[in-house]
Amino acid sequence: MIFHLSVSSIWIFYTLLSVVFADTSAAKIHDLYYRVEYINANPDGVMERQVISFNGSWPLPTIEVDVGDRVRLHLINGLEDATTSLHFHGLKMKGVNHMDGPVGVTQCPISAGDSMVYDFIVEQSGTFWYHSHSGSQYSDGLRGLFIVHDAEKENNYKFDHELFWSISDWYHLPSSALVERQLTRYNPTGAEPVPQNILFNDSRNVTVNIDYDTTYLIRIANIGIMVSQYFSIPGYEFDVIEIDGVYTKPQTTEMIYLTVGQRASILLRTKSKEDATSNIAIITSIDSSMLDVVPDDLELNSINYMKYDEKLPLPEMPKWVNEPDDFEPLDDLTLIPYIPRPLLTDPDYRIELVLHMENLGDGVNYAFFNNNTYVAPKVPTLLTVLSAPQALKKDARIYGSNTNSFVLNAGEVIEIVVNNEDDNKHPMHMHGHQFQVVSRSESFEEPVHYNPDDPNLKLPEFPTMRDTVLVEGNGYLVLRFTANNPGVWFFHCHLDFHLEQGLAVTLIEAPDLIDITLPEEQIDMCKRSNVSYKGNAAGNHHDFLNLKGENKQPEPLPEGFTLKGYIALAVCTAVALFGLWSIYEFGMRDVTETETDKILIEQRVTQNYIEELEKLKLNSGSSSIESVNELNDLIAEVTLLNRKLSTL
Ligand SMILES: [Cu+2]
Repeated sequence: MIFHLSVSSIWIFYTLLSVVFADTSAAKIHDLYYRVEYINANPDGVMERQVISFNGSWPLPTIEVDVGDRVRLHLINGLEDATTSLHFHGLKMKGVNHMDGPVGVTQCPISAGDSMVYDFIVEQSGTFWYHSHSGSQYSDGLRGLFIVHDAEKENNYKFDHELFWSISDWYHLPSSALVERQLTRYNPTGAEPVPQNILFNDSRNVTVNIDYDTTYLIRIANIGIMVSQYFSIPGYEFDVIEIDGVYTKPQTTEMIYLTVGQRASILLRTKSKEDATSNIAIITSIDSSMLDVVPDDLELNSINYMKYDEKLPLPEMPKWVNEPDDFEPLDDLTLIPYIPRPLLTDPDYRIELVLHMENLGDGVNYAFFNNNTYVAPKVPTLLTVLSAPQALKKDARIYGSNTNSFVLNAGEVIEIVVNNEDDNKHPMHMHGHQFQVVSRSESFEEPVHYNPDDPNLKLPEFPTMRDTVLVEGNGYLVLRFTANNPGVWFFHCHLDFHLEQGLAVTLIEAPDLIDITLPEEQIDMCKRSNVSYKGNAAGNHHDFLNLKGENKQPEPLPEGFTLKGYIALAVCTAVALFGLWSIYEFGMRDVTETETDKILIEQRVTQNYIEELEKLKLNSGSSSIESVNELNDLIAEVTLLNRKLSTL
């Protein structure tokens, strides 16, 4: 706080400008001073809410630099009630792992009034983005585009102008309320909050002016927290030339699919004045299969325009706008890097991850890799690496039993297999690497695991490379990369609710070669946020193998108690829902949009319960009559509740 006051005049000064100092070489230094603070905004035109700004301004700026430039982003936390951090999504942060941003993994939180400088040289080019990596805070608007130019690479393609477009979901509730709603025993099925809208460049009904006969390089990033979107420009084909900072051989298509975290660059050629009979629509559509419930008032399509001329009419909407089931986006696995990289063969180390969702003893629905749900350690993992004795750095035990830590050896080819036993889709994101996508299955009704010995298995000669990729429901995903970037790298589902549910692993890559001296500033930051900056996952720096007191996941539902456990949960839920319903009945008629949404979710929850209870009844052949009666009563009760909810 003192620090902030004494220099506040400087911050105000820098509010107005970001300074670019010319270096002696061609590379530039970008000193950016951003104070995060709340302001109100109404990006969807429906509801004003609190968002997180930079220096009182939102949407956040697109940061544009050249490859080789140095960025020094001075982030000041002006939020009184929240910690923060910043991650540069897709940047490998070679040699500067402590600039990567995820709280609990590579750094301590930046507490209120504190600040941190993200200082790194940009070594990749293409379309990236930055966002808070502190809980699910970026859904409050703390995210923006980060574009890195490389004239040499861009010269491989012909275009006249460049455009930057962000797409995202948008919620009316703040991130804290969303997570609270997600992680509660009253949401035992783990239904994710449904967004109220989707945005285009942090707005709606946007019109972009364009010229005839012009080729645009359009960089598109899905900076949302939950839903994937289909992107198309009806009546126009375009060429995809980049995904996630990897330039590709051009591939012509009419539609692409972007999960949260993914980016693509496309080349779009506009028509000549003679040929253009209307302006152009840009349509982005929610992948509604990711929603537990589709509220009637949720607009699945966001329609924005490119305008040649005011006098031209708006284009006709294609039929599929109202029938979104037959979308056929380009398969990203067909996109080959511009300079193809052969498949990495013969992995030295295979990490097999079985993904599933389940309730623990506290009734909350968690996400697991190999029965372990990620729980942040008491000491950020990188700080454990830096403080551990050399002999123990490669001992996974010191990083804690609930962090899903895997130690990788330098230079090895790593294969990660994700066997998804959940019927949801998950956009998996890896920090520190652009991996090869070796194999990805379609979705299945029942879980199907990857079988490396399947004689029909055909791996690509030159695989797709990117940093975020979807695994289909009940399907599998296989990635490979070379462990050539010593550091602690988070590998997690970018669907933020799932990350909050613990869907993450920690890759501890060549910890013996991580050569970082933590800046004093970062140590002070830890002290000010009361987080230990040395020691094992439990904060013990005397005995690194003693993990007593480490953070652990809640106890499981008692063994063999599943039926009763579910009943108990259902009763709790029913009671809570009755409470909600009676509050409504007795006077709270002032139901807001959010309330409507809430009721729809509760309705879905009760519906799921009925189905779950029916299943239990079917399977309870050996249970006592008492249990069956109990179940019947419950089914009746929840059915009644479900009906009442549908009348609200
Ligand atoms: Cu997920």
